[in-house]
Order: sequence, then C-alpha cells, then structure tokens
Amino acid sequence: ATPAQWRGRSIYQVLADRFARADGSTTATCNTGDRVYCGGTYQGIIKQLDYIQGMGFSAVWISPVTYNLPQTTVYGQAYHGYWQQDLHRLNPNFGTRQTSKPCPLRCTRVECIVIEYLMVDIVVNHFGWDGSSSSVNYSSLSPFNDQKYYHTFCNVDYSNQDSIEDCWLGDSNVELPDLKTEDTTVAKMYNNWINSLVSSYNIDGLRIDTAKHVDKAFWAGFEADAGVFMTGEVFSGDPTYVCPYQTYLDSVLNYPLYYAATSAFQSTSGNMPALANMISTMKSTCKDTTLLGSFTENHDVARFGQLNGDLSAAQNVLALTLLADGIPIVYAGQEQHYQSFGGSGDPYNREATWYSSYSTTAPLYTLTAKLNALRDWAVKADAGYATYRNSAIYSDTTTVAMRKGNAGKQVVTVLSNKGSAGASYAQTIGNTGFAANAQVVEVLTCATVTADGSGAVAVPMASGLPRVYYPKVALAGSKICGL
Ligand code: ABC
Ligand code: CA
Repeated sequence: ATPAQWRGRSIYQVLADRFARADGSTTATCNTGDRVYCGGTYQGIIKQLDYIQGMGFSAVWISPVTYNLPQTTVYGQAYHGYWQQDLHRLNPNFGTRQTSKPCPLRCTRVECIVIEYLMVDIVVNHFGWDGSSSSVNYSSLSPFNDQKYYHTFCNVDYSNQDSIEDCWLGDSNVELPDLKTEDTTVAKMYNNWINSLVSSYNIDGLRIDTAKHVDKAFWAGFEADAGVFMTGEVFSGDPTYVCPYQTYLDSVLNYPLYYAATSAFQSTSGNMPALANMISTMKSTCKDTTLLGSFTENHDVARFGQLNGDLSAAQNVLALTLLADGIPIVYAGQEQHYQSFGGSGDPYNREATWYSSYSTTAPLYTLTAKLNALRDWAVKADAGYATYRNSAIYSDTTTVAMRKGNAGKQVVTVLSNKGSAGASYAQTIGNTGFAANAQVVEVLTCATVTADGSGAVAVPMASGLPRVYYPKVALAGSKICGL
C-alpha cells in the first residue's frame, strides 16, 4: 500500500510472542523479567483479530518475522525478533506460512493474518550474535555469511553520526554485527530480499528498525524494491534530527511528539504549552506530519501507565495519539492500561496481552474504539481530513486544544492534565472554525453544545477528562452517538 493509503489507517502494534497464543490461554506464564519466549504465535493473532478490529484498527504491526539466534543469551531469548541470523527463514516460534491449504485472496500473509493492512517490522542494520564481537561465526549467518559484509567492530558513540551508522549496537553479551549497508553488494542482497518478502507475504507496509543507524543513501533503492509504505524508527526527541529522515523514508515514528506528550501528561504540572509548541514545531520542521507514526507507548519505552497511573491522564494520551496528525499506533496492552509491573521499560513493558483476558469492556479499550470510529468517520466524510495539518488552537498550564480537519468536518480535541481529581470548570475554546451557533457533539459523552457567534465553545471540563467535538450535522449517518 502507498503512503496515501496508509494515511487514513490506524495501527495496533504487537510483539508476536506476547499478544496471543494459539491455544487461547489467558493464564499461560509470561514473566517479563525472564526475557524468554512466552508462546504467542501468528495463529494466536488470527484468533484475536476480532479483539483488534473491535477497537477499530485497520492495520497490525507485527514484530520481526525472520529467523533469530536460537540460544538463551545473557539477555534471554530472541522472543522480540531483533536478533536475526537468517533473512530467508521464518522464526519457527511464531508459526510458518500455511502450506496445507492455499490462502484465500488478500490473505497470502504470514499465516493468513487477515487484516486490512499488515505492517511487518524489519531489521536491515544488523544481525544478532550470542557473544562478543571476536566470537562471531560469520559462516553461520545467512545470506551475509562472511565478515566482509560487516563493518569492523566498534561501539556506537552517540555524539558522532558516522559512529551511529557504522559501529555496532549491542554489547559483549549480545553483539549486533553491523552490516555495510553502503556496500552495493549488501544493498542489492537486501533489496532482493525485501522485494520477495513483501510479495511472498502480501505485506502492505514496513516498520524500519534502527533507521538512524543505517546510511541515508541506502533507503532510496530499498524503498523502490519494497514498493510499500515505510515508517522508520529514528529514536530521538529532537525534531531537527528526526525530520530530515523524511527525505529518505516516507515516514518516521514521531518520537519528538512522544516525549512532549508523555511529559505533558505525566503529572498535573506537566508542560502543556511545550506540547502545543511541539505540535507546531513538527509541522514546520518535518516534510509531512500527516504521514508520521503517532504513538505514546511501544516495546522500548515505559508504559504510560507506569509514568502516571491516573486513568484520566491515560485517556488524554490516547486521544492525542488517535487525533493528532499522522497514523496512530497503539501498542498492545495500552488499551488495558498496562503499567509494566516490575520495572519501567524493556523487558517489563512487554507483558502478555492475554493476562487481560482481552477484555472489551476495559475503559481504554472502549475509548480507543470511540476515537477510532470518529477518526474513521472524519477520514471518510472529508477527503482532506487525513492531509489537514493539525494545529494547536489553545494552550494554558493545564490545557491544550487542537483542531484537525476542514471547516464543517473538523475534530476539535481539548486535552487536560488535571487528572481524575481535577475540578469541574468551563474553558472557552476559540479558533475552532465551527460555524456561528453550530451544534457540536462531544463524541465521548454524546453531549451536544452550541457554539457561540464566533464558533467558540464553552467546554465543560471535569475530572481531567479529554473532550472531543465534531459538528452535529456532519455526524448524520455515522452511528456515532446514535446519529
Ligand atoms: C537487550 C535486552 C535488554 C537489555 C539490553 C542491554 O539488551 O533485551 O533487556 O537491557 C532489541 C531488543 C531488546 C534488546 C536489544 C539489544 O535488541 O528488543 O530487548 O535489549 O540487544 C530498536 C528496537 C528495539 C531493538 C533494537 C535492536 C532496536 O525498537 O526493540 O532492541 O534491534 C537505541 C536505538 C534504537 C533501538 C533502541 C532500543 O536503542 O537507536 O534503534 N530500538 C538514546 C539514543 C537512541 C537509543 C536510546 C535507547 O537512547 O539516542 O538511539 O535507541 O537506548 C531522548 C533523546 C534520545 C535518547 C533518549 C533516551 O532520550 O532525544 O536520543 O535516545 O531525550
Ligand atoms: Ca549501521
């Protein structure tokens, strides 16, 4: 699928090992601290597609599918999939392609995961090795089976871009031998591989791991041979570092917004004006914010629920994720308000989703469903919604309001960091673009309010909850709030 087709989608991110088991178990042991395979598979994902689609997601991002180092290392097993050793074999822990019966049309995927769009995580920067740099047996790796395909060992020095691109991630316990992606032979082997992976499994999009560690010139040829949308992981909070990558890749994950958002909602004194500023800064710095991947949790960072356990704060964070510019990405477990029991980031943020029993009544599950439904409707109702650049129309120390969409079909979102204990008050929000005296529906509560003569809305804030408005006439036929 193309970037334009992805723009209106929303993505649910899963680690194949941690989302669902084929036996449907909701009790199978999965101690995140052990860092070992817990038994999730593609068959498991297939069985839980209703759970994913019930929240309104039209795409699934799955963790890397390639064959990984099989040992148990000092850092446990390769359950996350980022330690590949063979590009052309699948990781057998997650299942293989169905060979017994042909997959129906639009379903020739890894084990037939029938979702509108399938995004697969891929790693081109490195392979994985159980041990130190001097112990690598290159001939056991495939197809890069010789030391000549790899950079000479050095540890990454994050203050030097050449080092970021050419040195090795990992450490002497588990090294990540770094490929010479600038070498034309290596690039050609990768390009052939991605072309065949995408067509064999009918992949619609790719999440590019460690994009900032690969030379920028590599991407043009790779993207041409992949032929599908790509979003790159450029792990940095700095817009001036992240945005230029959009010259080489269709999209990048919006890490700068991630940092601004999580710090704004982390406590009642989080910096809300800085969040509003970041929305503007990304627009002026990036080529196209409407193609970025918007997220507030992933498998590398702390669960938001760990940073702040307040449910209202988590609701605001989800509303921002789903209604800001770009393609929203919700990391499995976020909808169950997971809080990374035991520690903040990796490996504690990789809890088994099955422990939630896939509850479809959890508050953040139902909220996600409502937000996706509204966004879907907005995308369908106005061909210009997805490409409209969200703007922060108001901010103060506790509030940020934003508007996305053309007049008459716009979503106005009002966010608060006051938390569940927050008092009730009315906050007038102008610059909404709503027509004079228009009736607008708050889609999370279904309350209707009437804008004033300038289109401003007196928003009844309470318990630190987010409010989301859309013109009432434009909801006719949407089934949202019974309209
Ligand atoms: C393993 C064990 C862990 C153990 C660790 C030492 O080794 O599992 O328990 O603690 C995979 C696995 C991991 C595994 C690693 C290493 O491989 O998932 O479990 O950890 O073996 C991607 C993936 C990630 C994956 C890899 C490697 C890369 O999403 O899941 O990890 O294939 C860097 C990379 C980034 C990478 C991330 C984990 O590390 O750039 O691609 N993610 C700074 C740097 C960033 C750096 C980040 C975190 O720290 O600039 O480049 O990311 O280390 C902001 C700044 C940022 C700054 C942050 C912290 O603060 O603006 O620049 O980021 O304000
Ligand atoms: Ca590299």
